[in-house]
Amino acid sequence: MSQVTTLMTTDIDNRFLNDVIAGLSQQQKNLPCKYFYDDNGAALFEQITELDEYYVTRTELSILTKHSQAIAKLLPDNLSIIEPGCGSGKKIAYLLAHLVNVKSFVPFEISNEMLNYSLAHLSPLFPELAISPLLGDFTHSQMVKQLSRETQLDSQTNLVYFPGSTIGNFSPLKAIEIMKNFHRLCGINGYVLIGIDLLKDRQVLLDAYDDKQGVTAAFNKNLLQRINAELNADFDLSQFNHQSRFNEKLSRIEMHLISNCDQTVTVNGESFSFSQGESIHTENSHKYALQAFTELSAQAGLRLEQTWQDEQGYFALCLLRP
Ligand code: AVI
Repeated sequence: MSQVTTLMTTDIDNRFLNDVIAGLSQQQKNLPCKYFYDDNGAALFEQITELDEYYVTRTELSILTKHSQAIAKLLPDNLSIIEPGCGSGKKIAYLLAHLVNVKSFVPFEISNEMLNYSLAHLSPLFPELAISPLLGDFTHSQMVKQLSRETQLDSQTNLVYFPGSTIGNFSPLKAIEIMKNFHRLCGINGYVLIGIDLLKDRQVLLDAYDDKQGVTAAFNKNLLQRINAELNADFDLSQFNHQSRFNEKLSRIEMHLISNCDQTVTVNGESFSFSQGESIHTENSHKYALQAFTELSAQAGLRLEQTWQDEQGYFALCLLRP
């Protein structure tokens, strides 16, 4: 079994409390969406990916099924691959099936459970593959330095694989910062393969983030449960409702938790008051037009070389190069 290297756990622990207190102290209360993914949240997210309304995963997988071979043909042999936020590790399997002599695979994940799941999934499928799993927060600015130290990446030609439209969960400014890190990681002759969710009908988007079964609502509320469990807080989950909104101006779906009543919540001894109808903004999911994403990538020094889309034009896989 591959040895998991843990990056910056103590830092993560302290950051969670600081980020929650800071977010709840803002006029528009907010909580960073990266904290959705404790073990329970990661499992709920896996359920979301199977929902009828959530077209995202299904569509991306259909693109991978159809085009992985063509994508692999554009990539060199002996490649090292890094997958930040690898989740269950299922998506890299499509590419690995067509790549020759992959030097190493570095799955990088914030959820221990998902990291172990991805190892258990990939090891039997690719017994020859050298896997160097990393546990940590890839959005942290120190990521590149730590990652390079802990792994034997090539200095010139790596592939950074970032499917799932996770890039959409960051503000455009943070997305540029993250893609700049990918640029450094992939090396001067390297490749970055990113999945983006394209702009589409507003109702399709709203339904995808507010499914009938209430799995997305449970995923959103799990964040409050996690804060209760880990940060000595007393959120009453029955007093908050899930809501998805489409912010047209900023081209993004937003998830909120709406307070049902006037109430006070305590987190680690600090009190926060909520009025009835007040929201905690928990997630943004940006939806891009291809042109806008091309311009964003250019600001990270990456040029769009090729894209693959589904027939409905819901989703795109974008191959970027320095
Ligand atoms: C992980 N990320 C790309 C998902 C998304 O679609 O923004 C997270 C998610 N939130 C609600 N449903 C799915």
